[in-house]
Amino acid sequence: MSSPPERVFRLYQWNNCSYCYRVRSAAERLGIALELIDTTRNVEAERRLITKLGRATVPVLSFDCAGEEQLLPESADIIRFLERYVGAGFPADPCSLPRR
Ligand SMILES: N[C@@H](CCC(=O)N[C@@H](CS)C(=O)NCC(=O)O)C(=O)O
Repeated sequence: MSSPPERVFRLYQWNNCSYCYRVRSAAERLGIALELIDTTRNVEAERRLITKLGRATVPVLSFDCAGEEQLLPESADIIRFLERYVGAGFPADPCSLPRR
């Protein structure tokens, strides 16, 4: 059985954010480790979201595809994506999975 590689995913989030909590809980249930990036304490990360997505709304899932950071906003889409990732057997490269 496959097991999840460490730190494939990062999550832009705040601690006191219910949508972020939903994503963190789903990741825990699915056995996926997330590197948490608190955008209230990381101005550079918040600016990156605004530049790439036009808003600083969290949660946003982040992972690399061919060296480029991919950003997936919307808690429901993130949870579905993580479920697909587990269903696909924790692929080392999650880039081919549908985002939505
Ligand atoms: N539909 C979004 C809602 C996310 C949301 O409203 N996030 C709040 C924090 S819990 C936020 O970032 N608000 C500040 C903003 O939108 O700039 C989702 O499900 O992820």
